[in-house]
Amino acid sequence: MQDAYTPRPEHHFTFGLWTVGNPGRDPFGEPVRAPIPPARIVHKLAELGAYGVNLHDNDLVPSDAAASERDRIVRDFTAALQATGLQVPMATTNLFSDPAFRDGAFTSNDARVRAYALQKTLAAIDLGVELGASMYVFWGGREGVETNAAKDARSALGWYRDAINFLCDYVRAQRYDMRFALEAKPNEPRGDIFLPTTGHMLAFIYTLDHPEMVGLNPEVAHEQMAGLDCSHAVAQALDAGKLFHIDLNGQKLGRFDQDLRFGSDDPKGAFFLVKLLEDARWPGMRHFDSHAYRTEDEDGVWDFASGSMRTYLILKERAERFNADPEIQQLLAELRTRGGGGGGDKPAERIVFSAERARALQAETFDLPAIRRQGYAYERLDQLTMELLLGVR
Ligand code: GCO
Ligand code: MN
Ligand code: MN
Repeated sequence: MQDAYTPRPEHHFTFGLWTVGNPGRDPFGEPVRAPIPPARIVHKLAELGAYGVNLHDNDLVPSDAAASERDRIVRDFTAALQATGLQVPMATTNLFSDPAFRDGAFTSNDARVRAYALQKTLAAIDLGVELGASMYVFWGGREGVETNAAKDARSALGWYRDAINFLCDYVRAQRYDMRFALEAKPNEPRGDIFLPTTGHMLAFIYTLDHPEMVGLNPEVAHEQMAGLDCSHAVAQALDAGKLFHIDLNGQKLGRFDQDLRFGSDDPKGAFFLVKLLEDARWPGMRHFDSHAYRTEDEDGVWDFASGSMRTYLILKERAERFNADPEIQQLLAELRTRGGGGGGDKPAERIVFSAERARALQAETFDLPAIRRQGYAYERLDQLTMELLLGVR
């Protein structure tokens, strides 16, 4: 079916080999789906209108592969990319599956593990570059603790910083065209993960040797697991010029890490996130870090993939409607000019310090009774938004 919501490569939708390839294993049950070979994933995603596919090193190359085996796998995968035009915009390292990383990778208490994690990441960066990736994601799934008796959080942050600094220097020494995006998550699989939210990560970036190379990869579910509004984290990342990548999915509050199809839970939250990205004309990749329900067979996986992109495009169209809706825009214009606009539809001037401005402010009288009485009409505004989202407007 072709309609206004049919995805095309210029929409910049991407999936991970590990997302559509997720076999449906969970802590209580075995895989329910057979592995899908990477070349098949590439062909299917291209057919569905995606722009690219992302990967962890071991999604493509098993960690015990010999050099010749690695080269053959990469050659076959590259051939599939060339045949379809699908890109690999982002790569990352699996620093969580191997039992060696049970106490973390860059923050393990064992110095050998910290060094091995760097060695593994260097090889994975090389692989990413070979496949054309210019974005490298760091999700520290095992960088944390179950007990604070085990580890001093300040030492751990120091090791984390040393690792990212080392890898930035490597990328510079190799003259790679590559930037890093840090992805926060509050917990799971560790009891508590270091740098648990996008805001924590942002502050950490400015303590690095090359902060200009490092940005953020916020994930909807991870902010929600922390009880936060993801679109606010993304807005702050945009404001700082640090939104390098994004992981779109869905999550119910208070549950395990569900990785639901984008927009399938909290469609209103998804709407405001899409609106934020589209209003900002953000040029990055819309990556879906989620997977099909465990109930599904492979057909269900492709339903999941096309549904993710379709929902994004529907919400994008709803955002355009919101921006063009006369009643909604009238209410917003009233807010922008409330309390003395700059004239016409122009917002009030910013309050910027000068000695004169401070004196004028000190002398100003405010009609506080009127200010205290006024309402903001947000009930009306939100109901109009709901009606637009529910399709009756
Ligand atoms: C998770 C994470 C991962 C990362 C991936 C890329 O909760 O498991 O979101 O899917 O995004 O490892 O770094
Ligand atoms: Mn996740
Ligand atoms: Mn993620």
